[in-house]
Amino acid sequence: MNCKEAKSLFSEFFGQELPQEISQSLEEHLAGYSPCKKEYNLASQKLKLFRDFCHLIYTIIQMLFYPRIQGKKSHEFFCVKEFSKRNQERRNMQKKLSSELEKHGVKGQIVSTHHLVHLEDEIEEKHRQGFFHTELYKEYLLEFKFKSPERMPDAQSLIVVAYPQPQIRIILNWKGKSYPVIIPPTYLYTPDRQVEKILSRLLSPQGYYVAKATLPLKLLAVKSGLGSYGKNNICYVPGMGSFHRLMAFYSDFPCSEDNWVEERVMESCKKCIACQRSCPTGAITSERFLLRAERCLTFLNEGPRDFPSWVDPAWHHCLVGCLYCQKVCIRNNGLFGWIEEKAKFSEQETKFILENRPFELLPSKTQKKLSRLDLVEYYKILPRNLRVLFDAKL
Ligand code: B12
Ligand code: SF4
Ligand code: SF4
Repeated sequence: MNCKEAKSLFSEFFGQELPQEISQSLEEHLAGYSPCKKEYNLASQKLKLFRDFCHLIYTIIQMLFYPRIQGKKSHEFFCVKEFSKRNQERRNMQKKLSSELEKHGVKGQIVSTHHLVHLEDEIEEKHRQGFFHTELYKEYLLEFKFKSPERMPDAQSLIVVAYPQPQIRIILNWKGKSYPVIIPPTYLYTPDRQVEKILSRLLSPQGYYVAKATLPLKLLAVKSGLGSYGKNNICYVPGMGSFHRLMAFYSDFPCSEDNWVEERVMESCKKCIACQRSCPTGAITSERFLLRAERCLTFLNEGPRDFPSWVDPAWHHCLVGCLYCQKVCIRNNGLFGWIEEKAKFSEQETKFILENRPFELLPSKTQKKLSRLDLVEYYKILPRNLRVLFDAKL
């Protein structure tokens, strides 16, 4: 590079960065004796002045508009901070909710209402594939409501709860004999109201509400991680075995830590078929995981129809429902002896029940006993179920 070329570079690239190879040869040219060095220094000074000027203008602009820029920035900052603060509050609230439930001996899990569609798809897919008996589908599964309730259209979360429940024993007196009769866990509905109260007490001061949900509860409990399926198709929760009532609630309380897992079966079921062997009706089969629910004794003795001829009357052992597949399960060890005695029915009261006297015409103390046992819904089927039990014990 000669002086002429160097000079033209000064003006051509004034204020700009020189390409690497040019800047290198310029440096080499100026490093030796160069008469254009003076001009280069002048040009550099001009550049410095120009840069200082630009910086000054920039500073003035900043000083004029800074409050607005700062305002915007601080607003964004405030929003992010507020958002994370609220999220933390919700997470704390979620934890508080679980620990409060645990204080009452109850376990719960929260998931987002986004999963309603997953629950619905799962049930509908099985229905399309013909897995459900028509009557069972109509009588039980069409009841599910996969939508937030009208009074809470903006529901954000589903709270699924397992409430431990014992077997209930009632005593019926008939023809000079006393008959102890078992009602399996889950037929008492009162815990649903208790849990609703616990949740409301916690959430309403924060401006949130709860409303009961009618959903496939085992599927929801297992998908939320609250429990696992047993081969008998019942849901097991650690520490409670299968002796718990499931329930679910909608809430407008936002779910900050969503949990949605693959359905799982308990490890213990891998090498066990005790429930399958104990089921008298063949409802639990090796051909498929899903229960042949239309064969289940519970379906038959909860329903209004006469028992089919293939059902051995000696199989019945509960006022309603069935306990065989839970009784033999190792995961219920230590829980099966948990039985609470709740009511005694005199010879007269038993007679009224057996002749199916209309509920309204029963003595009020009998009405109260049946209501406390949540048996009003089943009142019509009690004579049929009691007769098979009495006959078996005669
Ligand atoms: C309909 C119904 C019945 C029907 C049908 C039962 C059934 N298995 O579906 C009948 C009348 C027979 C019945 C019987 C009983 N019931 Co019931 N019943 C219900 C009800 C109303 C709905 C259940 C349901 O969603 N069924 C639909 C089927 C499709 O759901 P699912 O069983 O979860 O099936 C899923 C899995 O099988 C899975 N799946 C399919 N293939 C595979 C494969 C693998 C590997 C895996 C992991 C999963 C998987 O996909 C299916 C969903 O698509 C619920 C209350 C409610 N609102 O949920 C009570 C409920 C399930 N019943 C209950 C109980 C206790 C009983 C009985 C023990 C009766 C009793 N109390 O004595 C028996 C048990 C029968 C049994 N072994 O399952 C409790 C269960 C509590 C618990 N701890 O799990 C519930 C939740 C009532 C309550 N509020 O607590 N019941
Ligand atoms: S009896 Fe055995 S196979 Fe059946 S649910 Fe219990 S552990 Fe599983
Ligand atoms: S509840 Fe009774 S009939 Fe139904 S699957 Fe269990 S053992 Fe079988």
